[in-house]
Amino acid sequence: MGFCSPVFKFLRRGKYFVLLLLSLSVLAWIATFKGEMVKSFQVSSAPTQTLVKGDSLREKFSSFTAATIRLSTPPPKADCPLESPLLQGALQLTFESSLKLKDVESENKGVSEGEYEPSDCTARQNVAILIPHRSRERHLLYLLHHLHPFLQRQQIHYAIYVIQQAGDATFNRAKLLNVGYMEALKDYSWDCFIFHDVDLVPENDHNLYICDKQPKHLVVGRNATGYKLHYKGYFGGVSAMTREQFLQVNGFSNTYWGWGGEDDDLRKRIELQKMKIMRPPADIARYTMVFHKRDSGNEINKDRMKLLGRTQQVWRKDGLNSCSYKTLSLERMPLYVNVTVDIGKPQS
Ligand code: UD2
Ligand code: MN
Repeated sequence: MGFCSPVFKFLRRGKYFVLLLLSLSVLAWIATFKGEMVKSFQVSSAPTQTLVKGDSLREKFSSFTAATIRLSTPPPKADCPLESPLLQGALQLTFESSLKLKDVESENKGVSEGEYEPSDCTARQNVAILIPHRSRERHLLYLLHHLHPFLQRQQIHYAIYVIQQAGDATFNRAKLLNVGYMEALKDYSWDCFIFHDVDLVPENDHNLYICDKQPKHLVVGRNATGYKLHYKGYFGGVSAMTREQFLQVNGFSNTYWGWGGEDDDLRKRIELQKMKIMRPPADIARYTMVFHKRDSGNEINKDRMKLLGRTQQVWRKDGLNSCSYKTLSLERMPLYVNVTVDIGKPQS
């Protein structure tokens, strides 16, 4: 015992010392761990905008992201000029029998699903081009070939809608155009609508496809009629009305089946509203009509004069507000929106 006791005492004190050291390090570890937990919670739950002052790395990171965002958001574009610098005037039109849809698509890479807008300025008008159609594919191809670059040179935001009448009942151009107006407005709040025959190709790009204070008739003359106005009040072929003007006249009548009269009916509606039809100068409002014969299923409408006699009585209840149809398909093709509709058949 005498020999062991000082060693034993030392060992016993040493043991306490080691125990003390151990507990201190456990406490220190717990404190550090808690600190880390709190810190990481603060980082993850803090809103990203709240910067901890002095955290220079984070400040640098956020100014870097702000700069990146600023770079990737384009500056606001100026309005396109009143007169586009891209206009060429009288055009040399071609109608090559070898032309293919693929060629027209690759000529118009800037067009997506029938829609285009200038990249370097904000267009002054948003315009929907409505083309009533059935079995005139070749004419449609020529029109797309000329119209897309023509409209792009005019620096407008536009989309082309082709409204196809399904089935083989008598053709109804006017009702198809009412459908086009309503379907196009589901996509975008277009300012202006161009009602466009499939076979008429504009010859001069100063003939602007935009709307005015009054409804506009864009065809003063065409090749087949010696470029003279058909008759006073003629409103066929290609015309332009704002969304409001067209709504004000309740659109076209739905009751003109077959060839003729529907364009005169629209003119009468316009006149009833005390609006006045405008036309561009004759040397500009020129068109080439691709040659065609009368289509089967679009025979002359023998009732057209009778119908024209009652426009004033019926326009309020025959038009956009009574146009019933069934959309069979809506395909977004590269160069146009293809809307196929069942518009019914004439009541007999
Ligand atoms: C004139 C008018 C047209 C319209 C029509 C009488 C001009 C330049 N045009 O055209 O606007 O008033 O008389 O209804 O004065 N269509 C088809 N498939 C068919 C039938 C017609 O796609 O089977 C479309 C096509 O867009 C065509 C338009 O309807 O351009 C007018 O038919 P049209 O070209 O046979 O009649 P047209 O030239 O006498
Ligand atoms: Mn025609």
